[in-house]
Amino acid sequence: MFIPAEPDAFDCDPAKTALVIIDMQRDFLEPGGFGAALGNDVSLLASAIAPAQRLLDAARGAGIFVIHTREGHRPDLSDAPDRKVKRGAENQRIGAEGPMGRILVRGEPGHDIIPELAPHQGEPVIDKPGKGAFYQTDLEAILRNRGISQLILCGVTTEVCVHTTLREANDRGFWCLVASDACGSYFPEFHRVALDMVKAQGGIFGWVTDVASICPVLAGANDKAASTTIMS
Ligand code: C5J
Repeated sequence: MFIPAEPDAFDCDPAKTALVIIDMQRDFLEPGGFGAALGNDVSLLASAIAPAQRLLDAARGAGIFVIHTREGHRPDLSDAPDRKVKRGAENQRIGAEGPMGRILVRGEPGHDIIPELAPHQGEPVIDKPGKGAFYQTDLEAILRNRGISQLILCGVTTEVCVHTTLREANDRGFWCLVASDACGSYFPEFHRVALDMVKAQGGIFGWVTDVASICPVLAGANDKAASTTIMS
């Protein structure tokens, strides 16, 4: 199944593909969380929600393995380096009390995935302390054990956690497709350039396309699977 993409079509095998939705958490997308504490306009990420929902629905419909990630730390912050915590005003730092609970801390309301993209039963949620989803997590083991070699990536933010994860995945030999409009950044320019970087130099980090190009192909996979079942 070929998904139209840049720099060229992405040859997708649904049985070997996972959709990885990066950090679509209240802490990044809603006021009062980590993103806002860093001085960002969180409304800039809202445009990614509806495309990510469409992509998630299409992936689930095609039987594609779905994985969610969340950035955050243990309540005692023992997994958070000082270099990450000790920045900015003390009442705005990781671990400080905010309107959605302690900022970027596991188990707090702000750490949750937004309701629009809530994980279904059986969809792994990877809690990660860093920007990359492979760093200090069992993501790679889960993917390898399931025979996954291709990733469709989306989430926030494009140039930070999506990009870091993509680079980690690319170095590990995964074929990566980024769903551009299902990603978001507090910096529109960084979003654009981050996507350009992925597909430059013949696709040095992977492929880029939009959700409208992915969904009909996944729907076709679903139809094909259904007709095979009926005929057999
Ligand atoms: C950031 C992320 N931007 N999920 N995290 O700190 O991109």
